[in-house]
Amino acid sequence: MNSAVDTDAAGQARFDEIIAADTRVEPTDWMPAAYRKTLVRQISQHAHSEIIGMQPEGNWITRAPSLKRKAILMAKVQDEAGHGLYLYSAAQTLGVDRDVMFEQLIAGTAKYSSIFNYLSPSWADMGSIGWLVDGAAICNQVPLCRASYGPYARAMVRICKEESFHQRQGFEILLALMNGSDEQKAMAQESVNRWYAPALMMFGPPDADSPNSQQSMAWNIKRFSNDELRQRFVDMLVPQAEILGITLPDPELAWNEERGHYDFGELDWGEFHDVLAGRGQANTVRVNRRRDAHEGGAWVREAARAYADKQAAARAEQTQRIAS
Ligand code: BYC
Repeated sequence: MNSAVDTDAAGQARFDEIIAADTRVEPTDWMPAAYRKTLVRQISQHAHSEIIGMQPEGNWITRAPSLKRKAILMAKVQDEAGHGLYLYSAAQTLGVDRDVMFEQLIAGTAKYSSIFNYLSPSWADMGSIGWLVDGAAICNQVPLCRASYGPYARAMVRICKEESFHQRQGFEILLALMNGSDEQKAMAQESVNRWYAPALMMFGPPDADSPNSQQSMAWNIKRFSNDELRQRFVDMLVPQAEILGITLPDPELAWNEERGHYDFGELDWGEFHDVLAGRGQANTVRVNRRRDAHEGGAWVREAARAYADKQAAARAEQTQRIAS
């Protein structure tokens, strides 16, 4: 009898029980290799998105229109860095090295959310990113708080609390502009015109073209399909746009009484695939900036390593003194 086969069979049975009971898989539990691989893929892409996602808003920290706006924006961008760190830690519990993930990101071989390859040329984009991008992120991420992998689900709880503040601050930026001059209103509308469709694409390709959804849903990683979440997001946005007095740039947007949802127009999936293939407005800029930051931070990592070595040597010396 092969004991490795026995262990795998017992592990699989236990894993199946956890999934059927809808409880959590923990790092020390046996898990199928494909489940681990899917989690590493999704969690690392998610972490990269948070880190690259700092750039479109980081672009405006020095130009925010007031001290208050600058302080809020700085705090928000710092939150995104924190989210990236929780997520890299969650991915590490699956056995993948953080340095490996960083290398893949700066080599341009890792995926991160398509949305961060769009430029942010106007202050109103800080409003649109908060309202639409963080809004889409919340819609997508609240169900991930119940993802079957414990460390990922727990990281999402805190992340979602912060994202909810981020969305409100974006909404408030747009509200202030919409209560301002004609020029400010036009700036807000122009920005929403650019971000609306890319934000809807954040949920991923249509269900029929989503190769990973079915298995991820069977494993309780994803709880809803890409199209279900996109619909939920549109339904949430319409009343909020009415409060803002902003027009969502889709002539086909209309309430469907029978479905109890808003109908909306087909998205340009050709554009989505172009962005994923590296042909977005800012793919090169984003990866280059991340690489520069990583290389520029080499001295910090070196200093931290030297300090840790010094501390370890001091501790070893002390232990030896006590022992002798
Ligand atoms: N962009 O089979 P599918 C934030 C890829 S950051 C790029 O449906 P899945 C924030 C997908 O990876 C929040 N790629 O995949 C930060 C797959 O490729 P691979 C970011 C995309 O995984 C700073 C292929 O297309 N949120 O909030 O079942 C400032 C087929 O797709 C995208 C997350 O990362 C995309 N939009 O579902 C402000 C959420 N969509 O890997 C805000 C966590 C799809 O097979 N992730 N692809 O080569 C998820 O929930 C899921 O991974 C997705 C995709 C719904 C995104």
